[in-house]
Amino acid sequence: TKDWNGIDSIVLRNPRGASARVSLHGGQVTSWRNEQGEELLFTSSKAIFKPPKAVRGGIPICFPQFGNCGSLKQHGFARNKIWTVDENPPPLSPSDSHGKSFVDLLLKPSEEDLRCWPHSFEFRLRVSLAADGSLTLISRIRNVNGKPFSFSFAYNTYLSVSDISEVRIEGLETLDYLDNLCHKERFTEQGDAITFESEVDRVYLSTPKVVAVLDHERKRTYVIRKEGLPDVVVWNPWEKQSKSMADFGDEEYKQMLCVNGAAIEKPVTLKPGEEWTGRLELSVVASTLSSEH
Ligand code: TA6
Repeated sequence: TKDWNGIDSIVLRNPRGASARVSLHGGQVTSWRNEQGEELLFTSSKAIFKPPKAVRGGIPICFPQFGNCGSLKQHGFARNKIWTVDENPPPLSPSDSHGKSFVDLLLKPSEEDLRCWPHSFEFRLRVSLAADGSLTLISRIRNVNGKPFSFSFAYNTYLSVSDISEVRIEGLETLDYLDNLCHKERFTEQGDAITFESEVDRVYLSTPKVVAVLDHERKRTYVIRKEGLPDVVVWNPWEKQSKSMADFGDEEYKQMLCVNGAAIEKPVTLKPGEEWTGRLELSVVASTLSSEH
């Protein structure tokens, strides 16, 4: 189907009526709905639909650089590029395709990309929606035949929440994190679940494969399962930052939380012919007060 600006996007559906939508602009998932049609990802009501800028919401892909810790612009260029549909996707394990509706997107460097990042990479992104409504993103990044290169990576996942003050994250307790609000200084998380009373912008290190985001008011838990993504970025801009973003409503920090599967602290290095896989699976479970996942 056509997107907001005539750029194609692909809509995936499952037999129970859940859906996901991914745009060829940036390979960005822009919607993920459950079988009741509820939107599970946040997109700002003030999002600017003007390529090459990434839309504020959904799941922008940060590659080959997360943040502004390198020579490229913030979060690299993959989210600003037009991807293509890979018509003959490589075979995947049955668990990764069985009973799923999926699409494979492909990004290769343009001449312009090679000028600012001279590496011959091939980036295949598989977006799939399972029969139970869970959404899986699998990134396969390969060094085709150039000299070794390194990159950092994140699925910048904007989760929709009912009220940020009623949200907590479980699974990151006692871990170290780099605090982007304090010159990336390293701290250690206290023992409890993470809750939110002010701006948070942290990279949690050496995180477990499963992280849970509990939305107390909606009695809903997002379960994030990941492989190849050792770090988790947690970001809420809160009031002051919200006001500084033109494509973000002043009060919208209350309805969103970024919890990003990432590889940041230790960038990934690929020798010629080597391939890296970063897998993220998002699912939603109804949660009572305590969290069982
Ligand atoms: O998700 C963490 C973060 O690096 C924040 O510091 C904030 O900059 C956010 O990404 C959004 O970045 P963007 O370039 O999309 O405005």
